[in-house]
Amino acid sequence: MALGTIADGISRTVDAVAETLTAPFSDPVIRLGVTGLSRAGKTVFITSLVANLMNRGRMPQLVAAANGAIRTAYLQPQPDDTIPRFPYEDHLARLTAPEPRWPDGTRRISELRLSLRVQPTGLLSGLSGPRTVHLDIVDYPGEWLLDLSLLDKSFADWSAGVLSRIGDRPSGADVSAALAAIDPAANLDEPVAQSLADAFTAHLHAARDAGYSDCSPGRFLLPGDLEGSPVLTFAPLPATPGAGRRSLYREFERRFESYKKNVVKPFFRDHFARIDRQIVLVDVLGAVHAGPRAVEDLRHAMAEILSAFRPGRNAWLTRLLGGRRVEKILFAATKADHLHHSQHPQLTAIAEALLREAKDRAEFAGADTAAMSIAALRTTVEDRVDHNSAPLDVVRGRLLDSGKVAAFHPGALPDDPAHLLSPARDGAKAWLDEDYAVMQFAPQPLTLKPGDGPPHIRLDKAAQFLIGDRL
Ligand SMILES: Nc1nc2c(ncn2[C@@H]2O[C@H](COP(=O)(O)OP(=O)(O)OP(=O)(O)O)[C@@H](O)[C@H]2O)c(=O)[nH]1
Ligand SMILES: [Mg+2]
Repeated sequence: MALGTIADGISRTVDAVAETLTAPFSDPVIRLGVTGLSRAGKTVFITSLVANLMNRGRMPQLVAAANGAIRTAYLQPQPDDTIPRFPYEDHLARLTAPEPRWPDGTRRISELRLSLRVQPTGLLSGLSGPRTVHLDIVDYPGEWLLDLSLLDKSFADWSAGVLSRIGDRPSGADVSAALAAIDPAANLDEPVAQSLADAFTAHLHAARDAGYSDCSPGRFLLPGDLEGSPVLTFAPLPATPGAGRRSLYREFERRFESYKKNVVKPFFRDHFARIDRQIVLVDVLGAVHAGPRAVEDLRHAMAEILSAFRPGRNAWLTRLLGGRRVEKILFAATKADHLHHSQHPQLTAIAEALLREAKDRAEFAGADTAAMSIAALRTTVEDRVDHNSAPLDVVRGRLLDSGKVAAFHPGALPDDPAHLLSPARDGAKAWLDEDYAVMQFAPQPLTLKPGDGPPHIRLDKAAQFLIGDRL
């Protein structure tokens, strides 16, 4: 057993002991994991959830909000001193400004603790006083999530996978050309290593911009403090049997392992290992709009990520999680305000089918799961218009680029998700029957009544599923 593995095991045990010792004397904590690729809607979700838990007027489906059990909700200092605080007030101020704006893409990790003062209702209400439940939430750049799928891959496996896909992706040819010009068995030459890493990084950026989901390693896209360090200076290489100790191949293999050990593992150990409840946000509509290849890519990426949570699949993570498991997982198709509610069941069905593989694996681990279509921040109103002398259900909102108000119908989603997922799996280049459009809506300028949070779709239902039983 490697030393690092032993050390991981030890710190886990110490953690577990500390938790058992302090648990009876401290307030209960729910750690909510908000999981989603870049642009899935994590930051907007967290901001709106917290705002709607603090002002609960729009949360009728959260039982403890509707029956008054939640007396107050307030922000508290978070438990981890070394992690930046989630800038909740800044995000909310931007979303609710007279000229509302969406948050920027998240570039670093942050954390927030919301405390709920809860008075039990019903028969026992007179017997016990109010208690406090803490909700801890972490926000992070979606790009980093993909790294979870690297943990159980060797450098050779990872390289083979990437190189098999790279051919028909944006700037993939540049990486192939750079690889053709070098000999992986030759001794390491740092400028060569750097130029390969640069070509590969440029390709990852181009692929992400073209709508591909599986653009890992995530820190190549968002390096932060690690920019220029050896741990980010590698690239996939073709199999090179017998490469010597000082070869480029061996050095890249070492850096890949170092990336897993020093970058990926600490992130997941510190932020995923202790999660009780998880919401997986997926921008299904965005992928459908981008076409069959983006849908297939999203399906593949989500299955890879979530399968890491399957017991036994990854020894390191299994050990890290110990006996602990995520109790509830909600799969949510985000941005449902782009669709009239008559199409929400179809959207949910597509999300469920898309995530079936991932979900089966999570269920395998004993978690309670559900799927829903939600909008953390509703930007549209529903309307019905005449279209070719037939009524058409549309949504109406303010467009992000022009600021004009427009009615929008993105195309009819099929009742049977297979009509989208099968062509995607079969490698179709475009949808046959329907063109799916997507519009970018700006947040609506709001005039909130006292006691109301920002408008949403099913955020209360999502909250009930995720934390309702603990309130
Ligand atoms: N209409 C609508 N758009 C949304 C909603 N939530 C998110 N969006 C859109 O999706 C974009 C991304 O949302 P974020 O919350 O920043 O996504 P994220 O998952 O935090 O992304 P990263 O920080 O890059 O990982 C926003 O800029 C909006 O354009 C929603 O509820 N309704
Ligand atoms: Mg974000």
